[in-house]
Amino acid sequence: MLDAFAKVVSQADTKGEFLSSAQLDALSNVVKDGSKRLDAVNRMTSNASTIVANAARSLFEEQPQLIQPGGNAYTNRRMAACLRDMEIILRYVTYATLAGDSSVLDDRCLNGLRETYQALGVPGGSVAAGVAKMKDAAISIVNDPNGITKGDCSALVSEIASYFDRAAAAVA
Ligand code: PEB
Repeated sequence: MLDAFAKVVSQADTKGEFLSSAQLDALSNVVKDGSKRLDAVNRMTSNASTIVANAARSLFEEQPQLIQPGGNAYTNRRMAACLRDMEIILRYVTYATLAGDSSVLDDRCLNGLRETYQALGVPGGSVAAGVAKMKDAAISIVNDPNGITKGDCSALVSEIASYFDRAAAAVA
């Protein structure tokens, strides 16, 4: 598991080189925008259950077969597993956002997930659709201008979007 700093150290060390000025500039921006990153993580974390519940509602509205008899979220046991999975994926996205690096998400959550869903008969495309809905909800919460110092969060938001996209692509 790496963060933005450890990643650059590891890349440089593999080549036996000092850190490049481009690498240092990029890390400088990570430091400069550190409060934005922490605010974004805090907002996603404290709204996690809303993000999950709304994304799941909207997914089941669009794909009602999932909650009909025989569907992959039919019965409370499967519904609970589904909500839990969405929460796990969101949690790892918040970790990756904090770390500024996707490796924690890749290694601890997404690795083997597609195969797990195939083995369970859970439709990966539907999980990906649920993740895309969490992405939209999380981004609108992160971008909410109320009650926060205003600034340009576009780079951070596209980074966060990339973690959700990565999760969706890993199971679709
Ligand atoms: C991944 N999900 C399920 C299982 C596992 C995961 C390992 C099997 C064990 C169990 O049931 O608990 N676990 C999960 C995860 C990590 C992990 C992400 C990462 C670290 O350790 N059903 C739907 C939707 C979708 C869904 C499309 C969006 O209709 C999910 C939610 N996951 C779902 C369901 C099951 C499951 C298990 C329904 C139960 C499947 C079954 O037992 O029939």
